[in-house]
Amino acid sequence: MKKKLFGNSSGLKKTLIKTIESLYNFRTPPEYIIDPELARLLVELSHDIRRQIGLLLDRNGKVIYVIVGESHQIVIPVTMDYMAIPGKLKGLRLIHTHLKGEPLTRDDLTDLALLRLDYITAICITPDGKPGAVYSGHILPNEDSVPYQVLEPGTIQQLNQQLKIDCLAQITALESELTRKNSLYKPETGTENAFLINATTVDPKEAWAAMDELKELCKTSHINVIGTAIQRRKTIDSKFVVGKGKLSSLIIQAIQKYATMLVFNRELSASQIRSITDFVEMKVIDRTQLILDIFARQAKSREGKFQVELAQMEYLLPRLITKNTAMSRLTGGIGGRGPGETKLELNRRRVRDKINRLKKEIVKIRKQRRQQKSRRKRKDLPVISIVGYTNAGKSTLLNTLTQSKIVAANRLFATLDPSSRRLRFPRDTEVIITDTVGFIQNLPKELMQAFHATLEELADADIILHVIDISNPRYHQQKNSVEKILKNLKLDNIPTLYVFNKIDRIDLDSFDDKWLLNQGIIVCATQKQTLKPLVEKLESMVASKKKLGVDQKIFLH
Ligand SMILES: Nc1nc2c(ncn2[C@@H]2O[C@H](COP(=O)(O)OP(=O)(O)OP(=O)(O)O)[C@@H](O)[C@H]2O)c(=O)[nH]1
Ligand SMILES: [Mg+2]
Repeated sequence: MKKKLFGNSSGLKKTLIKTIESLYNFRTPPEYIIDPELARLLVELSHDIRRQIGLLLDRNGKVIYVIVGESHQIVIPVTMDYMAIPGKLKGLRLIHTHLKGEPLTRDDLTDLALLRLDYITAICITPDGKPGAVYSGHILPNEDSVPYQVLEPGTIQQLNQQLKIDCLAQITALESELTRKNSLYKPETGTENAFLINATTVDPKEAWAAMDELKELCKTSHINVIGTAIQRRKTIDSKFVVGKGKLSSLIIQAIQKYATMLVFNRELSASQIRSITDFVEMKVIDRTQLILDIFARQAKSREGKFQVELAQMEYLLPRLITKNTAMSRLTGGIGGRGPGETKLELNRRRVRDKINRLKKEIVKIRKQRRQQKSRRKRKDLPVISIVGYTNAGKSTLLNTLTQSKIVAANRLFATLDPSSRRLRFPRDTEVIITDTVGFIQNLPKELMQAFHATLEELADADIILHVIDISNPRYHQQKNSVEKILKNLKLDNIPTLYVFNKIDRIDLDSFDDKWLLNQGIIVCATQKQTLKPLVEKLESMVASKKKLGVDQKIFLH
């Protein structure tokens, strides 16, 4: 294309470069949209080469970028020094030519809204190569209506003089309105305003349930959810997840609601991260990163911390894209946490080294733990392991059963490190009861790998207590997810007892799924008196195993 237009004539090319360079010398008075002489030159040049030409002007009227486009469009370059922040405009206005007399296009207005340009202006070209009608538009600060306003077309002179648009004053007024609005919505420092996107190929009902869970994950991570969108698709778009058009309209919605980040409910591939972050000047994270972030906050023990860091590095490694802004957004983490600025420059090899070092550390810690455990094992106490979906009430149950004070809280993944307590049954039998990390639907594979050893220890269990929060509307899916994970861990052959928890939060009489409740024991883990049937059942399970000698490994004497 280039070759054809400019031909091989180096003279013509030189003249062109010179003319483009001369555009940089103009300074438009700040109260004008564009200096008329500059507009004339821009139009002439564009007419000559039959391509759109665009200028990015800063607030002082200085040309900071000349963009030579195609005949029907121009692509605005990534202007790293002019990143729009919530409540502000970009500080740049775009003035470009339209060769066919067309008004502002959808793409123009999308660019205006997405990039938060101060102003967008299209100058049409008359057949004899002079400036014709001029179309201008700017952002509107209202979050519900259309995000921009398009002005009546006029000539350059009309716009600059007759209409007396003081461009700079208008931009400043608009921006102060945006700032005022933003201060109403501004999250506290360290938190973010997120817009959640779930693209689904399945039943929308499930998609809403998944969205509820994503909201809970955000809450746990101190992220304000300011909007959600679900899009049902035949296939997931390999570049933009939801398709470019849909993504732009969602981003505009998000910006209008003063979002500081987009959260996708599915794991984004390296190329999706790259396309999306190149497209939007906003932090972009996926569900896995959100879960990793929560794990990173909650990890207390050395092993836990190493495991989370290992998972973070495993997630990062295939997404390391050099020289791409995507990485800085990706590793910026939530509220500035995450692996951190210095680690941005980590190349693949350094990440791999780090992964190896972490793995070695984890093996070392694990060895020590194994030794401690074998001491405990020698006492031959049966082991009862509590498992279940995150927030089901596992730690609360352990605390109430054994009068302990393990952290139990109404947030996801309150427990990461396993802990064990002794429990003495009324008839004097003693067992070890353990609490461990909660499960979640589609547990990120990086975490599954990193926590594999912790989870593997569940294989030592003689009995598994599967705690189910019966008051959660998604208890059925949660139960299935846990069973799927247990199966993956090959733990589905260990005797398992369902414990239906939080019965104080439901009306048992009108509960639909009575059949299910009969398959286990109902409890309210916060009330000790409700645990009696559970304790009796456990005691009899342990006793019958003993009698039958089913499990030699427990009762070897
Ligand atoms: N109303 C009610 N709340 C409960 C009951 N059991 C637990 N909770 C509450 O549920 C929340 C989660 O309890 P945890 O014991 O931390 O849950 P967990 O299964 O250990 O969760 P993770 O460690 O995050 O996987 C806490 O706020 C508990 O107080 C119950 O029987 N009734
Ligand atoms: Mg817990």
